[in-house]
This record gives sequence, C-alpha cells and structure tokens, in this order.
Amino acid sequence: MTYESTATLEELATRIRAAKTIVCTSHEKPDGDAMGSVLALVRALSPSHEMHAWLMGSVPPPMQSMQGGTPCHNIAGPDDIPVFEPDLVIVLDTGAWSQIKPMAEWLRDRHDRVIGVDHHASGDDVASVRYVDASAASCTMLVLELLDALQIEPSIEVADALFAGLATDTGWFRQANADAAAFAAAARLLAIGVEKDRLYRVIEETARPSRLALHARALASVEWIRDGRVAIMRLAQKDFDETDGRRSDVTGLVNAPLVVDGVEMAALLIEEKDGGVKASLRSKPPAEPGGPFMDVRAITGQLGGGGHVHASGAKLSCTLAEGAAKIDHAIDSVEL
Ligand SMILES: [Mn+2]
Repeated sequence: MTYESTATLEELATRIRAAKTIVCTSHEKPDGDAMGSVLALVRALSPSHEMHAWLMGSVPPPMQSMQGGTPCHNIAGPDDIPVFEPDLVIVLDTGAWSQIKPMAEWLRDRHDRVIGVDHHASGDDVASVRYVDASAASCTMLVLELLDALQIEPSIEVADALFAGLATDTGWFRQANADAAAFAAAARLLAIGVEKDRLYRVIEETARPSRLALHARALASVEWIRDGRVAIMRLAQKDFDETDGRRSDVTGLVNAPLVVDGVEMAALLIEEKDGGVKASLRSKPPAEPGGPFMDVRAITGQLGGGGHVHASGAKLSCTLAEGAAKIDHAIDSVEL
C-alpha cells in the first residue's frame, strides 16, 4: 500500500473539534519525538477536551522527565488498556502495526475513530484517516501545523514538548533533516520561551556511569573496514552484565565513529538477551549537496530491516561476528 495522507490537517482539526474525549498515543518505547508529540497535543487540547496520554512499552528515563505534570498511562500489554471509550484516538509519529503491538487489537476494533499524524515514509492502515509528511523533520513539526489549523497558539508547556521532539529527531539540529523549516519552527518555539539548555540537560545529560563504561568497550571494539570508510562496533551481552549497563545506556553511541575523517558509515551490533543481534547503522550526509553517500536503509533493507537513508536498523539471527560479516557483505550493493 502507499503510505500517504488521506486527509488534510484541516480535516483532522474538524475531527478533533467534534470530539470531547481523546486518547493520544504513539509507538512503543517512545522517543523524544513520540513523547513530545503526545505531550504537546494533550497539553494543547486539555483546556477544551478531556485528554488522555497513553504510552506503550517502557518509557526511557529522559522521556519520563519530559512528562512533568502531565499524567501519562503506561500500557505494556492489552491488559493495561483502561476500560474507556474515547470519541477519538490520535496515533502520532507512527502508522505501523509492528510498532504499536500492545494496543493493535484495541485500535483495530475502533478503526473509524482512529486518526494519524506521521512523518515516516512507510506504514499501515492503522488510522482511518491520516496526515503524512515524510519531509517533516519531526512529528512535532506536524503537530505544530495541526495546532495552527486548530488556531491554538502553543503555550510554553506545549512549545517545550514540540521543541523536544524536533531537537531529538534532528540530533539537536545537526542531522541532514534539520532543514529551513525545522529551524524556522525552532525559532518560533524559542520565541515562545523554550529553554533549550534546560531541555538538553533534562533529555541528554541524565546518564549513569554505566554509559561511559559501555562506550569505552564499544569504542575499543571498533573494526575498520573498507579502507577506513566503515566502522563496526560490537557489544556482547556480557558487556552489559559486567558494567551493570542497560540498553538505554547506548543510545546515540552508534554515531561516535563518525567524528573520524574519512568515515562514511558506522554500525553498532548488540547481542540480544534472547540471542540474535540488533544492528544500528548511521551514515554521514553527502559532503556536497547531491554528492555520494552511503544509503544505510538500502543496506539494512537487504538484511530484513529498514529506516532512513542516514539512520537505519535490522534484527539479525546470528552471532556478533556473523552480523559484522553480513553488513560488510551487504555494503557491496551500495558501495559509494
Ligand atoms: Mn519521529
């Protein structure tokens, strides 16, 4: 199926105006953009609607600290879904059944009442009507547009959440998707009073010492291939055990080798508890506009994964060493 808009933001705004009770949700293990989108919409609509934020899966600590005084209900599995029939359900920052498993059946049963807002290039018919713009740097960019359609000016609390989503999905405005529209939205939100330094501290500087211990091990594991243009790092389960490390301790670590001159792509392979390997890939944008770059979505695509051209991932059924070999092999087809 083609994953495109089936409605305008004006039409979604009309659906929202017509509802009294609304549930906002997003993908499992919400990241900054998922969390920011849900919090922004719940906060912005609370004066006029009965709003409910439902978050699926475990919520990483930095995302919990974004919550502030906005109540959020956690849904680990179908049993956690409250007995409640909202007028409308808004699914944000995803449209893929694979990312909303704990609520999939519940959402299917209420399909007519589900609307979606997303900036991903692929997805399913989770929502009966959806607004999709894959050119948007973050879903919160689209939530801001939706609020404009609703003629709601963001409060500082709403602006905080919108900015957090935009900042985290663009690597704090360093990645290729941080375009003119992203900076324009950031400027507008800063003018409302967003304290970006405080947000950075709350979201990015909350690690435990285990994070550094795991980083040290991952950096020590770097294997340079393809004449130093590709760096592959590995972390085994024992690395996590011996450092008291958690999966959340390695967020963003995959980018570390990209600081080296001449490196075009970095990969981080993590041995899963239940066997198998989770591979995360990142690549640099072209040195000049329109120049060559490594399309990591094409690489993980060959391994059953997906993502974006500069950030992608895949789950592999193999050992760490085999995983590194598979990635090396998959690069052949996208060689610069
Ligand atoms: Mn996003």
